[in-house]
Amino acid sequence: MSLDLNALKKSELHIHLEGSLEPDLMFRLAKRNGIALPYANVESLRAAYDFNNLQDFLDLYYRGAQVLLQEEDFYDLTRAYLDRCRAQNVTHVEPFFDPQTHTDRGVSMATVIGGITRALKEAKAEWGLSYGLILCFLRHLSEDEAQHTLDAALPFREHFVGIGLDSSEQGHPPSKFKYVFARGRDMGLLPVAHAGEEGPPSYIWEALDELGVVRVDHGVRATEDPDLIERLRRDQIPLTVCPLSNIRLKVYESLKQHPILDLLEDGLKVTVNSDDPAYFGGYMTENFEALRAQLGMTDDQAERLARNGFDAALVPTT
Ligand code: ES4
Ligand code: ZN
Repeated sequence: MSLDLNALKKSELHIHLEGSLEPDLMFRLAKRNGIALPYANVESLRAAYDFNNLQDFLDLYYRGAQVLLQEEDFYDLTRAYLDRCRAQNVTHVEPFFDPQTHTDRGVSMATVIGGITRALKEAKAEWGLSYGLILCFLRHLSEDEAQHTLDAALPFREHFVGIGLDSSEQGHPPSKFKYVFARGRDMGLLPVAHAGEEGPPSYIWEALDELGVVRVDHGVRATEDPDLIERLRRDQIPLTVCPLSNIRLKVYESLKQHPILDLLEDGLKVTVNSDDPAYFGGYMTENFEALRAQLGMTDDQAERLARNGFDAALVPTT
């Protein structure tokens, strides 16, 4: 008998809450809020989930997020994701949220953070989930806008533990956000950043050396730079790798080409994550199962990957 990957205790460190918005909830919230969606039904929406790259996906992801308006919507979104975590024995989560996607539409920071944290606190009380929330800046917008977002989040400082950087990577290097990350770090926020998903290895170096990140999101293009691999191994900088995401966004043609197990065997602190599970075809268990089916991941490798998810956490885990 092989290891039960659903029962395996897991920790998820790379999940965008807006990317956990399942089509049926998107339709329910659209109706509740009187918003028209450009799709007739769940099936035609799902049919649009055919991406050639990160930007293709982001265009749909930002459109989908427009159904989120009320505190209750953010609560329902987060609650639905955490219900999946419970069903898959994911006992620790460090989710991202993108405040600018909402505040730029007139939704208040209090509404966004209030709904998300209500669901997180409830899961902690109900079944012992441990968590740390991460506020992400949108890198296609300016550093000034990121600074204003950090200002707007200050009244809610106790509700998040980290700052991150996401959205369109190419042409928006980490160094663009040097000052806002320095300010966040001074406030005790732990810095992470997406780097080396579509962008070059130099973006991973910048995330480490200019933003001071304690963990790299994706980071898979580090394989192109042996000196960078050595740095990541020496400092045991965790990489939050997202296998199904990388296939859906065509970072790799097939999972058979994915370097995750090579990186693990090379001694890097790699973890498995779902990224945007509603859009990419699976949550944590499905990502682990795909690695077994397509790459021949052994039970021992699965256990090491799962343990890395706890070792690489920003905050204490249960
Ligand atoms: C994202 Cl896969 C990915 N990459 C960058 N930014 C994102 N936001 C949501 N998913
Ligand atoms: Zn991501």
